[in-house]
Amino acid sequence: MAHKEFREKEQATSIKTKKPDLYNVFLLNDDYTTMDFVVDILMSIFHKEEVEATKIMLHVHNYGKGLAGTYIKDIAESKVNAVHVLAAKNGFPLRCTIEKE
Ligand code: TYC
Repeated sequence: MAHKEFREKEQATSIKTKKPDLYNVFLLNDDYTTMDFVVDILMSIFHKEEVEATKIMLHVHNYGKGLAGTYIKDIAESKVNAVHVLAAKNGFPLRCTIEKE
């Protein structure tokens, strides 16, 4: 196999096997969203058990932000959107952000 072909094949393989970039979704603290609502969000959108959801919520409450989950970009963005839509529907200012890992 010619060197050029070899490089092209190698590159095609590395593109196919490359792990996708991951994005952390953080919940942010505020003074108005209820603790129960944040726990519900963590259980329904981020699939956390109640004990873990409560731990994350208290971490956000005490430290200002906390990790809700880590996903590929599309999923992370749709989680953020789901949080903002559900919060707005319930009259809460809850926000979350995405950070590339
Ligand atoms: N600080 C809120 C309160 O005292 C609770 C809260 C926790 C709000 C986590 C947002 O992401 C949050 N009711």
